[in-house]
Order: sequence, then structure tokens, then C-alpha cells
Amino acid sequence: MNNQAQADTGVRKIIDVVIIGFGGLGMAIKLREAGNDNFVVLEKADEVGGTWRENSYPGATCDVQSHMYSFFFAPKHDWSKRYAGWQEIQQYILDTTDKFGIRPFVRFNREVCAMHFDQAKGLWAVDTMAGEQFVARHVVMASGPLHVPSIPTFPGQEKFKGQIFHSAQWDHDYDLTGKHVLSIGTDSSAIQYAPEIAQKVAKLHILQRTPAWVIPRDERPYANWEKRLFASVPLTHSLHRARLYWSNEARVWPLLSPRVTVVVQKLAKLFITTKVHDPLLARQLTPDYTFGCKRLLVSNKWLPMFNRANVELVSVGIQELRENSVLLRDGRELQADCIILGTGFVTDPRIYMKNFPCKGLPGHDLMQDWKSNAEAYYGTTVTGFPNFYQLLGPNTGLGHNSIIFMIEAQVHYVLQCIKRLQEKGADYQDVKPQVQREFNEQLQAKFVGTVWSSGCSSWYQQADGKNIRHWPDHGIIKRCSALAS
Ligand code: N01
Repeated sequence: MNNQAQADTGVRKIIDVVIIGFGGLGMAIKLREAGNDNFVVLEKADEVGGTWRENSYPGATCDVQSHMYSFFFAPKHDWSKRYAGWQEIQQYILDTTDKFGIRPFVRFNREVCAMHFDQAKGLWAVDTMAGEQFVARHVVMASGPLHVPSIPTFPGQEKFKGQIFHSAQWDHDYDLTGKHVLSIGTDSSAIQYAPEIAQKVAKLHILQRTPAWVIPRDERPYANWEKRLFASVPLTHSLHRARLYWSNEARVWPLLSPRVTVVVQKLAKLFITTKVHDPLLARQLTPDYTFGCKRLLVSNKWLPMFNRANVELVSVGIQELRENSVLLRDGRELQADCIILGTGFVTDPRIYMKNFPCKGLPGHDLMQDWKSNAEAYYGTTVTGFPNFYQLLGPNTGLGHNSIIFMIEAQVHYVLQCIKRLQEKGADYQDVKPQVQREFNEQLQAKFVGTVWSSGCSSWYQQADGKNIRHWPDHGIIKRCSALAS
């Protein structure tokens, strides 16, 4: 921290809870609801929104239904369609922030650069790049796991005269109309933007390293009468949410049970062959790994896009970039005005942390503790880091249902921890190493026999193959467990 800045601002009063990142909106709302106004939200940017502020590529949509991708305690009755676009989701976040009076608690342009726990005082000191230090009893890390774009470089890149940008850093000033575009990656982001830009570019080459399993999207707009009904008869909204919840929850069966996987995988193959006219192309787009082992993609537009005359699948890697083209490893040279990187995000075990030192009890630095193995208790509390909570931490991802649901369960758990500490009158509480270890042993045992243990590799795993991303069970069980702990 800058000494001058520290002298200027001084050390702040003790705050009860510092929330880092705007994934903590639900946490902030629930703290207020519990009568706790002694908290701040540190936000690195100048506006709230997180993922939905940053990912503005064409077609950016949530692949979870809007009524499930919103807080139970902050419903929006008038979602325009089943899967809202990023603008509508971002507007929901802005509206919810204001509706619950959270904006005054947000400190914008405060990127956290270090934090450490003072054991003698039982307090966290949180330093920001802006030069302030916030001293707090509790810290909730809510900055999301996928935030640093993974940007590959290629031989000869310095010669390339065209445009290169990442899906999460979309260049909206660059007009793709009539351009020759090479798009790299065939996962969640690429399958959303590629069908949109295919309609305006002259040529779109899609570079595929690994095909993805894609399932249909049950999309439709909501009629005005439905919006009015949801708003005026809350029970109908609750029933609609319940229906969506259980239909999503049903999707976990193929992931947990190999026998069901086989059947669903056949249906997914059928989906490819019915949507892609060219049988050879359909084969190239069919994964050779078990359905659900990597993230399942939801789209009605991705597969039919390959029937377009101006779209071509490329299944070999890049040899080098040239001034106006890309040379492939098979010797083909593709004209290219623009390269779009749908290449995802940096995903080592520290994805759950920002790249800054976080020092807990003596001998504990989270960047080191999680260097090769990210573990937490219920994905939330971490041994050696008292009064520290992580939203969407290790093994809290759901492949089949809404992460907002997981956040709600975690927020409830954090509130319980805070209340318990107050009741005990203690300075801090920490998860016993043995409790965390046993929890994680049981959790990892649940992966055995599921699709996630079927051999494919993905960013769900750390170097030794251990899955540190997924909750290997039903969402409902997660919720009950989190509440009981
Ligand atoms: O990134 P990804 P994403 N050369 O890492 C390929 C969330 N999300 O941005 O599979 C060639 O999944 C890579 O190939 P391979 C969601 O959690 C949510 O698409 O590694 N190819 C893969 O095809 C998601 O999981 C929504 O062989 C390269 C792709 O690029 C997460 O974001 C929407 C390469 C990267 O896929 C990330 O999705 C969008 C290289 N050098 C995203 N490097 C919702 O709707 C990478 N690839 C909620």
C-alpha cells in the first residue's frame, strides 16, 4: 500500500463485513435484511454487474432460465423471455442494487490488492489499489471464478495486420460486416456469438479443438399476460420457478448415473445429426467423450449455423499468423481480417482467488494453500482463514441448475456463521483441518461413477485430475447441507 495514501486516508473504522466483488449483491441484501448496515462492497470497476458488465459479445445470454437466474428474495416478474440477454440481466442487477438500497454501500474503483488477518485482534485488513485499507471482522470474497481472459499467442502474431480480441473484451467499434473472421474455441461463449456474427461476416472459420455436447434450448418470449399474472399472483411465479427448478434438477440424472447417460448421449447425437445436414461435418462436431463430462452447452443456433455456406469448421491447429491470413498446420492458408478468441478464462486452482496475497493464520497464504489444490468446507470457509468466506468457491459449480441458487445457500451459511460468532462473543472462528479434509474426501468420493470421472479433461480439474469445480450431487442436497452446517 502507498504510504502517502495511507497517511492521507488513515486506517478506517472497523467494519463488520467487507464484501469483495459484486457477486456479493445477494450477501449485501441479506445483511441489510438482518439489520446489519456495517458493511461495504469493494468493486474494482466503476459500475456493478461483474460478468454481465464485462461479457457483452453479440448473443451473450444466460444459459440458465431468467426466472432461475435471479434471487428468490428479489424476483423480477417481467423477464422478456425465458433466457434473457446480457443487457436485461445487467439491468436486473442495477435495479436490484437500487431497489434494496445497496449502492451507497459500494465503493467503486477499489480493486483489492492484498489482505491479511491479524490474529491478535481477530480482524482482516483489506488493502485496495486506491490506497485505502478497510479493517473488518469478516470478509466475503465474491469476485467470481472466471474473470481473467485466457489469451493464447501464436507464432508470427506481430506480423498480423488484422484485429484480435477476446470474447470477454469484445471490440464493439470493429465492424465485422463483410469480414473474413477466424473464431477460436467451441464452448459456452463461442456458441453464443458465432451464430450471431455468421449472419454478417463474409466468411467465418470456426477453429475447433474439442467438440462440445450441445442440448436444445427451450426458449420462448413471455407473453404480457404471463408477466402480469406473475406480478399480481405471486403463487403463479413461485410455481413457475418450481417447475423450472425441477426440470433443471432432472438434468442431473444423466450426470450421476452412467445408465441414464448412455440414453441421453444417444439423444444428443441425434440432435447433432438432425441439425447438421452434412454427415461428415456432423461426425466432426460429435464429441468422443462422455456426455456431460465437460460443460453441456445449450443452443438451438450453434449446430444449424454449420449449414451456412459462409461457415466452415476447422479442426487443425494454427501454424502461424501472417499479415492477412492464418496458416494452418495442414498447410492451408485462411484469409483473416479478424481473429476472435472464444478461448475462455485462466483456470488454475487459484481461479477462486484474485491474483493478490491473502494471508490468514500464521503459515497460511491462500495463493500458496490453493496453488495446486483448492479446497474449502462447503466451498465457503477455508481452514487457516478465519471469518473468511468464499461465494462460489471450490466445488460449488452446478452443471445442471442455477448458480444463483448456490449463492443463496452460501449466503445463508455465511449469515449463520456471522450470527454464531456474535452469539459466542468470540473474535474469530475457523474450520478445523480435519473437518475440511473429511468433507472433501466425502465430496470427492461422490464423483466416482459419475460422468465427471469418465476420463475427459477440462478446466473443472486441477493438474492431478481432481475436480475442484463441481458439486457432484443434486442442488437440493447442497442447499440442505449448507443450511445444516
Ligand atoms: O470458455 P471455455 P468459454 N487453441 O474455457 C478452446 C461461463 N459462461 O468462454 O475444449 C484452440 O469453456 C477450448 O478448447 P478445449 C461458463 O461457466 C457462461 O466458452 O480446451 N482452442 C474451448 O473450446 C463457461 O464454462 C455462460 O479443447 C482453444 C474454448 O476455447 C465459462 O464461462 C456463457 C485454445 C474455451 O472454452 C467459459 O466459457 C458463456 C487454443 N489455444 C460463458 N484455448 C452462460 O450462459 C482454448 N481453446 C451462463
